[in-house]
Amino acid sequence: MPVRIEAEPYPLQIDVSRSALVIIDMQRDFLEPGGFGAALGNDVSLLKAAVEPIRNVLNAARETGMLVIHTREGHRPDLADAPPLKVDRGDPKTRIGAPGPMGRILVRGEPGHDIIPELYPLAGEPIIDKPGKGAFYQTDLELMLKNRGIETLLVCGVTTEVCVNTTIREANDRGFRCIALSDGCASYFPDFHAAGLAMIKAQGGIFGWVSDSQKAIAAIAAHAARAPKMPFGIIEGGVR
Ligand code: TIU
Repeated sequence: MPVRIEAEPYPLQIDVSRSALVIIDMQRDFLEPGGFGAALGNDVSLLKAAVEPIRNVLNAARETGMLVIHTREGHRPDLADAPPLKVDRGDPKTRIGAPGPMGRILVRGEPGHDIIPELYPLAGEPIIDKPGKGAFYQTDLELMLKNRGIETLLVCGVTTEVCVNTTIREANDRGFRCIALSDGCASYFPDFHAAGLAMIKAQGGIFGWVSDSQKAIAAIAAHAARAPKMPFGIIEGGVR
């Protein structure tokens, strides 16, 4: 049964049982000193603001049994899936694959590639390892969402204008309703964060909506008040 979620450019009705919380790239490589974000010359402390809002929505989603998906940007240790043009940028000592304080930068299996402890996935929560900025490019995310009958994505993570925006654009073109959670997104550039959100909701919601963590939690709570906890597995009308 649909519930109302306050959002811009206008509130909408969503079916929480057909919605997923998608947490983009909350990895040590982007949020902690010595990783990929810092290697690009960024102040990584700016991304910390998103952690608590995401944590709060994550708790609400877990409580009601909503599908939670985590993504990680990174590459195979042999870098066979990393386009040379993506690797060959910046100082060779700090580029993708180079050794750093958290292991090889943006390489799967290294400590820096993993998700920060505050938002660590629970067993059963899918993790999408993606080689690009968008979470649909060369991953099985679309298949997973369609198999579970998902139609709405609550999207948060980092960075607003890069991987969050790219993923929302990809999702919108694939027919998913995307709602970015403003305080659950962050950027190394506050202006880009604001512009990244503004672009989503402009022109009547050209590729999605913008809401926030409290509004998402209110919608999830309204659903939970009506519906029993949703177990993973087969439900009436489809598979989740
Ligand atoms: N550099 C930057 O802003 N972002 C990325 O490289 N990846 C993600 O956004 N995850």
